[in-house]
Amino acid sequence: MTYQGRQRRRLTATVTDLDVEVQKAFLVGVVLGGDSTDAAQRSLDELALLTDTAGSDPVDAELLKRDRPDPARFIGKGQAEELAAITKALDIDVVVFDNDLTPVQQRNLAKIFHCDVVDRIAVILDIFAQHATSNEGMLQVELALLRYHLPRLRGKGAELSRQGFGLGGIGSRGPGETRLETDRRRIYSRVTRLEKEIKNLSNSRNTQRKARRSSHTPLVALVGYTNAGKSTLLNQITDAEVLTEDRLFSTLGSTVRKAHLPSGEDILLSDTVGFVRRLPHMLIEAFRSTLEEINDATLMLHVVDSSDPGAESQITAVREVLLEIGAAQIDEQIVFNKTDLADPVALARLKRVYPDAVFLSALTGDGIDGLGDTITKRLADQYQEVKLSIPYDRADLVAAIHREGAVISADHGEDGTVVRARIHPAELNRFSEFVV
Ligand SMILES: Nc1nc2c(ncn2[C@@H]2O[C@H](COP(=O)(O)OP(=O)(O)OP(=O)(O)O)[C@@H](O)[C@H]2O)c(=O)[nH]1
Ligand SMILES: [Mg+2]
Repeated sequence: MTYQGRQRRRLTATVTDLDVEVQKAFLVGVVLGGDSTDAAQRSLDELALLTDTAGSDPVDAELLKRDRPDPARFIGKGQAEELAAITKALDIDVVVFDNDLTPVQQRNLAKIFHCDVVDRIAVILDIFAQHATSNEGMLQVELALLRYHLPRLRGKGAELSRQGFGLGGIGSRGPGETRLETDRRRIYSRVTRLEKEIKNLSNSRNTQRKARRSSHTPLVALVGYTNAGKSTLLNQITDAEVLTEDRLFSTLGSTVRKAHLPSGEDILLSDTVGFVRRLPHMLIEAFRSTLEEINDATLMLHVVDSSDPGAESQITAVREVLLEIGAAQIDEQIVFNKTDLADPVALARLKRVYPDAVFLSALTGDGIDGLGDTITKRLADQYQEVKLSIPYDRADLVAAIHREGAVISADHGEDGTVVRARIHPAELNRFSEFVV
């Protein structure tokens, strides 16, 4: 099978500034034991997109089968030799495995193929490295890259250079040649420094988060697979001008904007990093502070590309990441986007399977009003209106309800302050004895 790359560009700026040929990549997926071949094929197709987004040309791909990974090469000796013949014939620069490789497997395979060998994680890290623009994003990516490369460094600068580090291409971008050639100790101290800097940035963001919480405006978070149309939807609903692009991982930071619902209510709408199948753990760790903002949300709008045949497996992948960042318990509203592109039969099926989902096109605006009404309803479901009579010696509780709920009225009664407020059921416990 041959993949047509959507975008071609030069990978490295050379001293002579001549055009450099685009790195030719050969993709390998391995179906293990009883794993599904379909899922592996879809994942391999997506790897082609990822490789293309990273700037290399995925010229061909092969799906192999094995009972279990070989510790030394991941694949069998015969399989490796067959592939070596193909990669030689096609003049391949890099072999990209969809499965995660250990540093040893990576090195051994590179020797057999006589070219670079990387895995899916390296490709995703590479995309993040190219796309990060904010200060925090760049620090987070550098941290993830160092953590990825550390076990792959054997303290041999020469070997690294020969493998192509610093020459451009997947698996080579990032912290830079000189830094990679320094000893592990320096890298470790860099990792510690980065962790500290990221923590400082996340502290200052926490201050903003607190301010946001006390504003009582409900936070609605856009979450979903990369390229599902989250930023387009944010732009459509608010006046934000977030970059939207037909490629993976356009958004690597987070944006929060105020939006006005048709019901008259204001909400805060946030847009953040998109997810992908098997998002590398070290990236989730590095981006944890950015992703954790999702945890503040009262409601998540889980945006799904309805025109993608793998839409449902994207939903599963997104939910896995949500679980990992501790956001799985937040109320989730599925929003099927790109209905203008989707096949009517597939759309009808999704409507049957997900009767509560909202269907819309963020691009044409079709169905957007319905989304506003659904948000209003979902938020109202979550808040309960209560009337409390709080004794005058419990001023702390009056302060607390102002902080945690939306106070509708507060009057001085005979026995205490009578407060009518809308409050999240989870917060209700501490006030329960004063409910009237
Ligand atoms: N046809 C169609 N295209 C859409 C729709 N919504 C978004 N797109 C396109 O899909 C591509 C991705 O949209 P984005 O809004 O950047 O997607 P995202 O979810 O923010 O993606 P990342 O930030 O990369 O995770 C862009 O080319 C959009 O123009 C839609 O409803 N219909
Ligand atoms: Mg985006």
